[in-house]
Amino acid sequence: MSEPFSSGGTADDRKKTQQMESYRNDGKGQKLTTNFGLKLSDTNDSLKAGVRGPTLLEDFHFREKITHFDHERIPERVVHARGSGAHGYFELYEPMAEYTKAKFLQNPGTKTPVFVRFSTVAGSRGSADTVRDARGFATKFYTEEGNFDIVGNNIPVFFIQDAIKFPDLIHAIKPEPNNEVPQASTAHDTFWDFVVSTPETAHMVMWLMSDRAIPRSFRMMEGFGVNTFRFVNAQGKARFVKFHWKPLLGVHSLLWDEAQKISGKDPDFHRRDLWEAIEQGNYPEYEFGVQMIEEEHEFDFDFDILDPTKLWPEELVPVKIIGKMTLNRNVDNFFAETEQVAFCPANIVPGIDFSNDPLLQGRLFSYEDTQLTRLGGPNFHEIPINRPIVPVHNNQRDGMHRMTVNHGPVSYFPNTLAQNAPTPVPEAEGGFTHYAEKIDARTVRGRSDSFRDFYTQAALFWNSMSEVEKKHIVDAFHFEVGHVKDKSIRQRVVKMFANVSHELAARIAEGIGVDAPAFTEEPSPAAVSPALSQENTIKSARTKKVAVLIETGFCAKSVAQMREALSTAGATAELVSSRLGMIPAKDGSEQEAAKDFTTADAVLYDAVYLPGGSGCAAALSKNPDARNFINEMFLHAKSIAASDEGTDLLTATDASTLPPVKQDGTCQTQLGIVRVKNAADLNGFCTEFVNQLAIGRHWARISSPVRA
Ligand code: HDE
Repeated sequence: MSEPFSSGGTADDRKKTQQMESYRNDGKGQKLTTNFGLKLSDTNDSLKAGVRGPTLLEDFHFREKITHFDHERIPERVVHARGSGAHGYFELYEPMAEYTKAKFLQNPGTKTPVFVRFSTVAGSRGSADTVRDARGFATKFYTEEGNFDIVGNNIPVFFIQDAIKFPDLIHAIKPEPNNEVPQASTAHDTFWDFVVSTPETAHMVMWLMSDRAIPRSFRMMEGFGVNTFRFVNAQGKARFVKFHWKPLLGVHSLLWDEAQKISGKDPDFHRRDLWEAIEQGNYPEYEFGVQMIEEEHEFDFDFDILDPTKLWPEELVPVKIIGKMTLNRNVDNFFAETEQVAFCPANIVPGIDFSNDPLLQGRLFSYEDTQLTRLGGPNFHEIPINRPIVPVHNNQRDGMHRMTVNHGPVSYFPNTLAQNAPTPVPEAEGGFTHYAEKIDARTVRGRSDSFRDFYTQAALFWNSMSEVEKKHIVDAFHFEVGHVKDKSIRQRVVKMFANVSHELAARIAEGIGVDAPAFTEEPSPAAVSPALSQENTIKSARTKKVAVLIETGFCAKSVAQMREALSTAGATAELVSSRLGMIPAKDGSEQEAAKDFTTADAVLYDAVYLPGGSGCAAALSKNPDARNFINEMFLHAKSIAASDEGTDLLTATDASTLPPVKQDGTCQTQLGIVRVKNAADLNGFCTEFVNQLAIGRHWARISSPVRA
């Protein structure tokens, strides 16, 4: 269970929770009233002139109920409309005073309450979770100095360099305006038309075509502030900084085949995963890292550090890990919290400042502007989820939905009637002052030449991928660009990406019915950044979900032992059968199947276990749903365990295409398939399965070409 509303954590990280307590409304055990507190005797029938007569206008309860309902919807976010939120806290590991005076980054152990919202970008509120898209990763820190927001993505670079192009980009990505097709997808003409006409998109498009754009879970993706910010210390010295979130579970992805199937089987896959993990106490954790560059080194790189289409390779500028965020409480009300939360990159605290990154500069304006419409006026900072945990005093007044009841006649500054209160705070006492950057420039509508290299880092990304990751990128291009009707756009995609890699462009061309690129030398030196490949990520069995297929006559002892081993490793097991309810085991005991083959599907699990029991194995092998379940696990390169008669079941599936293994009572592992027959005990077998589960995918199992 997630933490109860007013307990858990420390006084520091509970502050936001306690503040919100006063707004909570729990109807349990309460009487029904109107919005104005009048107790009601009936809400089933409207007031009529005779039971078969017309409804009367004087029925204020009817009018109130219907009117409120009629106005329940607010505009969805113009981008990032579909999201899921959670509460938690951030804890600092080490003092950062040398770099920033931000109070929440001074004392190790300081806990700051946070609210995080994950999102997709292009789809509308009701779209599926597992579409190919960047994911938003927005964090609101409720600090003692006011709210600080990192409004980031799970991809470290952006499509465009200047915010003025954002409306064009989004119009091109969103469904086409004549027929509102396609939903939540970049696989259409207008998006690729924009891409081939805008070469600065090359780097982010590489990420978008990669596995990063189909995460396994919000808990298993990185977050990046993307834009370059500044840290400023108490002496006024500034450094450039980029923000990072690194998940403790590592960075993992779905396969495209899985992602598409999950969109149908469980469109809420990521939302459900986040919610359930928190309810189960598997709190998502991310370490917070910063990359810093001294001002005097601003021009030391072969890219411009203010260009948001460039990352700072971690091998050149290491990520310094300075703290950890833990998400430990689900929202009480989706609308009140996740929907009404308003993030803004302009929300900073003393010790943090902006850079001249032209994308960031535009973002500073856009968020509050859009929220004025979305949240209905200038007082959305008073909505509980948006309120800082520190007092708010200024002379802003009135407006739609004002909650604060300001006292007294004075609402201007300077004043003598209230002794100039609310009083500005000097910098030395914590008042914010902007970093005094020296700028000597002419007004110009233009772009720096240092922003003109669009391909070197796109090539760095491509070169850093494993063969499997490269295959997935090529497949994604085939799927996405294959949906483009205009052949000239498809041809231009090949031409454009030949600037990234001739090999990539040639492979793209093969699948989309256009000419191969003219041969050129590989465009850039084959630099590599190992940090970019997911092959090098943390691998763990923790929180992975294993399906255990059972039918009447299954071996209860081995199922119990496997469940125990998985639970010790932090993984979970779910029993799946041909029907819901109690399933009798070989020894006469019973276990409850939580899912059947209608409500479960292989794509919703990380691995499968096939226990012994001859009746069980025979029934499963005759069941096409069960065979399909195992085949999907095989196809998607996931771990499979089988013990005793469960191993016979494999012969009825695609796993039978593998060379035979010895069956001498020892545990045999073959490309992620762990089998044992007639062993004295299953300890070694269970341990080996947990190891294979931690590895995740067993790519070598999938013969070329990788279908998934
Ligand atoms: Fe956003 N973005 N964006 N964005 N963005 C919005 O603000 C915008 C950009 C990001 O969970 C909007 O309240 C401009 C980069 C996230 O509520 C809007 C530009 C990054 C979220 C807006 C960018 C982001 C938004 C829509 C310059 C990664 C969801 C609703 C080109 C660093 C926050 C809203 C949430 C939301 C504008 C680019 C991340 C329209 C002008 C780069 C995670 O104001």
